[in-house]
Amino acid sequence: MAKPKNTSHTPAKSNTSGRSFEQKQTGNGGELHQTTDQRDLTLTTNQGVAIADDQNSLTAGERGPTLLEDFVLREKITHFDHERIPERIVHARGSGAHGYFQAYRDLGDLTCAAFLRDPEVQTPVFVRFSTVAGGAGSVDLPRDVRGFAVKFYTQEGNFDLVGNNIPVFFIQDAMKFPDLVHAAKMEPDRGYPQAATAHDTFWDFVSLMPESMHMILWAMSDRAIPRSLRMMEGFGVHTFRLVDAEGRSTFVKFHWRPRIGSATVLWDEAVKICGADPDFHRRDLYEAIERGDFPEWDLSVQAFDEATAESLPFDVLDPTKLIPEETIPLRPIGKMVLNRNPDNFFAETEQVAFHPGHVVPGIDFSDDPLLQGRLFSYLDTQLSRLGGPNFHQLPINRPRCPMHNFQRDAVMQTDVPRGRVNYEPNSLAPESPKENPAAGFVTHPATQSGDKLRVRPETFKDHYSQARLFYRSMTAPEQDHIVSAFAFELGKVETVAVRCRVLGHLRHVDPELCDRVEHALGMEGQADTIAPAATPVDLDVSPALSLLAKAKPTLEGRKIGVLVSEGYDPAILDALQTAAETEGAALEVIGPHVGEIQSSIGETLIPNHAVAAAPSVLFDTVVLAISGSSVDAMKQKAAVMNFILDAYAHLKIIGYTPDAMPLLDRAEVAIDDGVVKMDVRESVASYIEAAKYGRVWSRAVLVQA
Ligand code: HDE
Repeated sequence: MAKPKNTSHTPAKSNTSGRSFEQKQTGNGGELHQTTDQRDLTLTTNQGVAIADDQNSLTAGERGPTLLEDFVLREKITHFDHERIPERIVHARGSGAHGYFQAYRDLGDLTCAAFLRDPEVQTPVFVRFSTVAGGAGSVDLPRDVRGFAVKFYTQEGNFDLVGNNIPVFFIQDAMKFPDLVHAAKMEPDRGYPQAATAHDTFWDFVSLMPESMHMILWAMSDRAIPRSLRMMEGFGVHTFRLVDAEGRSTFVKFHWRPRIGSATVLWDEAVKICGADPDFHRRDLYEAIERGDFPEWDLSVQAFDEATAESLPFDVLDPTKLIPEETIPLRPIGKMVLNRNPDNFFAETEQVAFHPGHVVPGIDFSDDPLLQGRLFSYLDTQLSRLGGPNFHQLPINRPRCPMHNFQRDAVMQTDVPRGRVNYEPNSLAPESPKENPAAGFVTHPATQSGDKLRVRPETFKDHYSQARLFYRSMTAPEQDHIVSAFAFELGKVETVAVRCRVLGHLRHVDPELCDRVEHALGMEGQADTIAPAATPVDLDVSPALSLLAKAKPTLEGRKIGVLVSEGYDPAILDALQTAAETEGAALEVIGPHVGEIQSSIGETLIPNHAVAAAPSVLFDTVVLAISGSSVDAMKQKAAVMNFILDAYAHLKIIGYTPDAMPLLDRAEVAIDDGVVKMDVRESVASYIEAAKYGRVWSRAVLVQA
C-alpha cells in the first residue's frame, strides 16, 4: 500500500494522555493523515493488521478503479453496512443509565430475595426509559406512554422490572398486543404518523376495545408528556408475587416515585420542544447525571393477601385496573439512584435485553393473562433483535453473579467452555454445575384447575368505572388538559364514525367530559350510544392519582434559563447562581448570541446558548436580566419576544429586571404572581420562592383559549 506523500507536515504533538502522535500530515490530495509510530496506538483491521492509510482506498492508478482485493476497505465498509440491528418493535426510542438499588430494611416478612433483605447491599442496576410507538430516531416528547425498565444485577441473578409510567395497560389479554401495536404505530400504507396516536387506526382500534378506556384516560393526561424522565413515576402494572423463605406468597404491585417530585409539560410546550430539542429527555438525563444531580426514586409495594384480593371490587389479575393507594397504601422498600451514564449508547442502551421472566427466588408471577403472554414474548424478541440465544453474554446483560450451565454454541458464542462434559447428570466431571434445591428458584405452587378454554373472565368486564375514577381524581387544570388532548387527537381522526364511537365511550366515563370534548370538536350530541358490558359505578376519588394535587413546591432538578444582554447586572446573575445551587437547580445563561458579552461593570461572560437556539420551552422558569442600554435591540429580535410570549403562555414564573419592562409591555404580559420584579439582589429570593411553584394556573384563563 502506498505511503502518503507528505506535502506539508507539522511536528509531533502530545495528546491528552501525554502520548505523542503526528498531528498533521497532508497527503497527495490535500487530505489529513494523523499518524503514530507506537504500536499500541496503531489503527488496525479487525484481524489486528496495522493500517498504513485510513484515508484512501486501493486503486489501479491514481485516478483508476478501486480494487476488489482491498481487504481494509471491504472489512471497514462491511462492518459499517451491518451497524444497525433491528430496532425494538415497541419502545424503540430509549435512554439509559447505570446506578444502584438499596433496600431500606429487611423485607424478610414478604420475600426471601436477597437484594431486598440486606439494607447494606447496593445492587447495581441499569435502567432504560422509552417511548412506545415511535422509531429509534423519533422525538422524545410525543404524547405516549413511557417505558420504565430496570435490570437489577442481584447476587442471585438478574431481576428485570419491566414497567411503564402508567399503572394500567390498554388491553387485558396478550392476544391483542400485536393488534394494539399495529394500530398505534404509523399506518402501513402511508408510513405516517411517526410516534403519534393521533390518527385513525389507533382510535379505530381502541374505540372497538372498551377495556382500553381507562388507559386512554391516562394517555390523554399530562402523564404522557413528562417534563423529564427523572420526574416520572413508574409502575410494574401487573400483580406480582413476593414469596418468603417459608414459601408464603403475598401479592404486590410495584411503584417507583421520583424523589424530586413529578412534573409534566403543557401540550404546546411538548410540540415546541420536539422541534427545539428532539432529544430533550435524553439530554436532560445525561446532563443531570454528568453534573452530579443523580436522579433518585423510592421503590414501594402495595402488598395484599389473597383474601384482600378477593375483597376488592376489581380483579387483581386485570391489568386495566389499579388499586387506589387510599385502599392499599404504598410501603417504601428501597431507593434507586442513577449515577453513571452509559459509556456507549449502542453497547448498553441499545443492546440491553429486558424480560419480565427474569426473576430471582422470592419474586414470582400472577396469572394476569397479559403478564403470562409477556413471559413468552421478551425472550423471543431478543432472538431476532440480538441475533441468537447468546445475548446474555453481552456485557450489559451478563449477570454479575456466577453463572454456569451446559447450554453451548450458537451464533456469537463468546465464551470458551472447557472440558469434555457438556451434559448432566454426569460422572466424568465432579466439579461441573449441579442442581441446588436449597438456593434454586422454586415456583410458588399456586393451585390450578379448570377446563382449557378461551374466555375472558367475567370479573374483567367493568371497563369504565376506573376511567371515571381517574378523571374525577384530577384537579381542574389536569381535567382541562385531558379535554384538550382528546380534542387534539380526535381532531386528527378523519373518519367521523370513529370519533362518534370514542365519544360514546366517554359518555360512560363521565358525561361532563363527553360534553366538553364534543363541544371542543364542534360535535355536540354526536356520541354513539354504546351498551356497556357492566354499568359503570361511582368510586371514591383517589387524590394520589393527581400529580398536581400532590406536587410540592421545589426547584430541585429543575432548570432556570436567564436571558442576559450586553450591560446586564452581574449582581443579579451571581445571586441567581447562588440561589440555584442552594435549591439544587441548574442555571443556564442565554445571550443574544453565543459570543462574549460584557456586564455593566465590564466583566465578560460566555452564554451557554444563543436565544435563537434556546427557546424558553427548554426551561422550567426564566429570568429576563436585560439592561436598559440593550432593551431596544432585544425588542427587535423575534427569538427574544417568542421567548417571553411562550414563557408567559406556558404559565411559567418569569423574573425580570426593571430595565426589561419594555419587553414585557411589548409582549402584553400582565403582571401577576408569577411575573416577579428583581430590582435588588434580595428580590431574587422572592422570584425563587415563586418559581418553586412551576406554573401560575390562574393565568390560564387569560392565555389559553
Ligand atoms: Fe412490552 N415488549 N409487551 N410491555 N415492554 C417489549 O421487548 C410485549 C407490556 C415494556 O427498554 C418488547 O425487548 C407484549 C406491558 C417496556 O428494552 C416486546 C405485551 C408493559 C419495554 C414486548 C407487552 C410493557 C417493552 C419489544 C403484552 C408495562 C421496553 C422489545 C402481552 C408493564 C424494554 C423488547 C426496554 C418491550 C412485548 C405489554 C413494558 C416485543 C407481548 C403491559 C418498558 O417483547
